[in-house]
Amino acid sequence: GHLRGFRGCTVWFTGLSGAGKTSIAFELEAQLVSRGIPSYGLDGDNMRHGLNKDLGFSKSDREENIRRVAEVAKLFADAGQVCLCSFVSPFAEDRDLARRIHRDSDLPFFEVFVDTPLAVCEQRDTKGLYVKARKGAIKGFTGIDQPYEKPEHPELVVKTVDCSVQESTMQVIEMLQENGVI
Ligand code: GGZ
Repeated sequence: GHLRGFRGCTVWFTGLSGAGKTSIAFELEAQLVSRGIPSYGLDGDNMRHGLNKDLGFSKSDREENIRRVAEVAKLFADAGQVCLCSFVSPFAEDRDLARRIHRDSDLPFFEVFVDTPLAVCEQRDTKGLYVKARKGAIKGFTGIDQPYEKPEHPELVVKTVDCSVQESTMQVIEMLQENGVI
């Protein structure tokens, strides 16, 4: 709220590859920064090429990926940023760990399920990864031959079908307003 000023927090986007997590986070980051609210996005592109470049996509490597991301996000949030994390994060126990890491430091954590059906993600196939996964050229691809565990109690569910990136982003902004973050 405006009385105590905004406070750092983490918005955690989870969903299939191609669901639209990074597109929404990118738009949200731009909108927050234009309102003077410091925000920073973490995703596979900036985490898996640096800090987490030793990790692959096995269940245990994903767990370690999410654990390290959550620790980094916690630091950003503690420094007063709205940290936007866009990771497939397919396993509920890993997302729960990310939540716990924030809760233990009294930092708000909002799980946003970017709920785009597999068929739609596969149709989009923006990076051609689903075709490769179907051919067996990529093993352990989420939704194809590894599971995606849907969140049971996310703070927000965003459906991207028949919804623009701007509209989805507005839903997240409203959630942050309702929770007094901004
Ligand atoms: C899922 C994979 C895989 C496998 C490479 N499974 O659409 P993208 O390309 O940019 O997003 C996916 C990204 C997933 O990395 P995360 O760090 O988000 O995963 S996790 O949270 O599960 O640790 C996809 C690409 O990397 N990619 N191989 N096997 N996605």
